[in-house]
Amino acid sequence: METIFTERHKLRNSKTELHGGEFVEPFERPSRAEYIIGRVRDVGLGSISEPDDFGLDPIRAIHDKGFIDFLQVAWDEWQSEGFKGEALPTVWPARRMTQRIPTHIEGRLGYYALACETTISDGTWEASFASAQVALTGAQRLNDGAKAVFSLCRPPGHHAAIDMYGGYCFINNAAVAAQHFLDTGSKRVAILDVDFHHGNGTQDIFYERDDVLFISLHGDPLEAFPHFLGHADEMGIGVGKGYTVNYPMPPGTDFPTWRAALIKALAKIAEYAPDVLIISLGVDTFETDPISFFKLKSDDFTTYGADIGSLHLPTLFVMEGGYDIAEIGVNTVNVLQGFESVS
Ligand code: OKP
Ligand code: ZN
Repeated sequence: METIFTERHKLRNSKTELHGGEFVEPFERPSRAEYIIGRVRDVGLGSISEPDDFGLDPIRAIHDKGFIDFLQVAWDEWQSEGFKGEALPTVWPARRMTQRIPTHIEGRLGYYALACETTISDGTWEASFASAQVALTGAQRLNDGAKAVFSLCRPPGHHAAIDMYGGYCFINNAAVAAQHFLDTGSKRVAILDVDFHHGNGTQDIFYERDDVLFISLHGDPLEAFPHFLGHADEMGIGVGKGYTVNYPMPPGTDFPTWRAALIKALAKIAEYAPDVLIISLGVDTFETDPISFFKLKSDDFTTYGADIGSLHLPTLFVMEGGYDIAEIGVNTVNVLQGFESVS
């Protein structure tokens, strides 16, 4: 399997994350991608290629124009204010307040943020843009006939909504890739999100559409980030009704329980018969992930990769989360090798 990767991910190197009331070194850090690409090389998964440049248009096809403009200037405007730290919001358009977009950077950060653990820092836009190009290049490889591709995206994307960033995500890479497929001949795309966290951004983007089936397995939002989306009764609206499917699961969920939900999800995908399948691949379901509460073991990733492979669909793997740095490479590549073992 070919991997698409660029060193430009390192441009996202934030110094701070707000966690437990303290500023800590971010869990979403450059070494994550280094461990993953290292494992790809060690096992000889396949060739590793630089992304092509598809420009801004495919990003604008998913995200709000004002939001994209904001991401590009936020760090510069924040710096012009003379602030010492990285950019983060301190105020939101909360219940019964207006949704008018402020002019001051402090107000615009609150308007476009869905969470405040994630700072905007020098290079954040450039890395996010490159990450989207990694996803787009993977999609184009499938269009050109590849059976499966690994887009080693960083920063991740599945929390980024039409006009909101947060949860370490700025541009929704999986959604941008899905739209690219639809704009280049696909009629139906399925996105299966196996990251520990609910893919609220992806759900938001496709909630009223029937050309993208979105299915997510995740920690119950009553207990886990993003807390305000991902319940089982969210199923889409309008023509999109039935094309969003959520499997929230409680703390301590082990592989047999998780896999039972996966098997249901795969049956729904088979029934939908998409032209392509996108996997939002987060390996923070691992038993020792520092910010998650599922109990998968390393071999389980191989097993479920094979389960996904048994669908025999053209498949684009888009990297999302996973924070047990030491094992992130093994667990990620286990999924890809499991997938390949049945193809
Ligand atoms: C991104 B992805 C920790 C709370 C969680 C954000 C988690 C974002 C996960 N203090 N904060 O889905 O892996
Ligand atoms: Zn996650």
